[in-house]
Amino acid sequence: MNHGGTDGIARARAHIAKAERIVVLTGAGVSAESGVPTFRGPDGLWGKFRVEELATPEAFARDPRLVWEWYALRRTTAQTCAPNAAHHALASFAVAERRMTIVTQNVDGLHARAAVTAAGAGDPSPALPLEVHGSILRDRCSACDQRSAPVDVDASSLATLPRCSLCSGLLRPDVVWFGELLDARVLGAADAAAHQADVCLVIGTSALVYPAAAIPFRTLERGGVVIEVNTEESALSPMAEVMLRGRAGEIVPRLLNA
Ligand code: BV8
Ligand code: ZN
Repeated sequence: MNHGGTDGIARARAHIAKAERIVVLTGAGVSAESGVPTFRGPDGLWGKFRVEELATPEAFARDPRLVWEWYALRRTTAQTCAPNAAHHALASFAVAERRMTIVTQNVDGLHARAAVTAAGAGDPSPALPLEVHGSILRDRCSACDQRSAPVDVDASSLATLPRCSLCSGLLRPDVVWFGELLDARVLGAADAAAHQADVCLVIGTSALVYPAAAIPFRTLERGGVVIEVNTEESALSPMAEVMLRGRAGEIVPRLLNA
């Protein structure tokens, strides 16, 4: 069951060493040390804002200016923060070992940036994450679905909100809001990776939001094990073969470095 400390690290490393396939599921906790606020922590985003007010299509329909004000702030944060040691350790392992699939609930783009760094002049794709909740670094037209590169959003008034170059519809951040379906291909790929994995490494998630939180159960169903890295217990901790209590930036490099 749950093990912390060096014994836990040793046990977790042994599982990782013999795993043919590893799937990783990360949440906001993997980006906390980069300075990206989590949702539920003491300084969590949802503490200040009620998620129902902001991360839903109804909120956007009701007050697109307020929703964009929140996302513009979070976009700037994501763009100005840097991947931390956990992102880099995951990306280096994925590029070097080619037996890891990284799935993230985060929309901050930090895993993708670490993948490019890890690959250097090589191919970053083994470390590019499946972003099951989309990306704050991409815009999408709320009318015609065209995707585009992120614009600097002036959320000072309805009139200054960004509009689609094709149909003039309001742009929105290309993220999945509550009550919205996840992209079936991305979720399908994540589920398939988890179903083929011997180890599901779950890092920095409260594991409360579905269907993403169901991904580790795909690995358990096929007899694989869950290894968790979190500063606190989560909804998934009871299912963890090894539960490593601590910060991702400190623990993940010790887990994965050769
Ligand atoms: C869906 C993108 C089908 C946007 C996100 C009522 C109405 C409608 C839906 C529902 C409903 N009731 C339930 C649902 C389903 C709902 C859901 O699961 N709700 C939960 C709250 C119960 N799910 C959905 O709506 C999904 N769609 O079901 O569609 C449908 C269709 C119509 C009607 C019904 C159903 C869509 C969910 C996707 C929502 N979008 N993000 C954005 O980011 O703005 S979710 C968002 O929240 C994140 O992406 C992430 O998934 C989640 C936050 O969770 P975490 O990442 O885990 O972050 P959190 O802060 O919670 O935890 C951080 C963890 O890190 C903690 O454990 C902490 O201890 C740890 N930590 C902190 N620091 C560190 C650390 N660990 C290590 N090191 C550190 N340094
Ligand atoms: Zn459009």
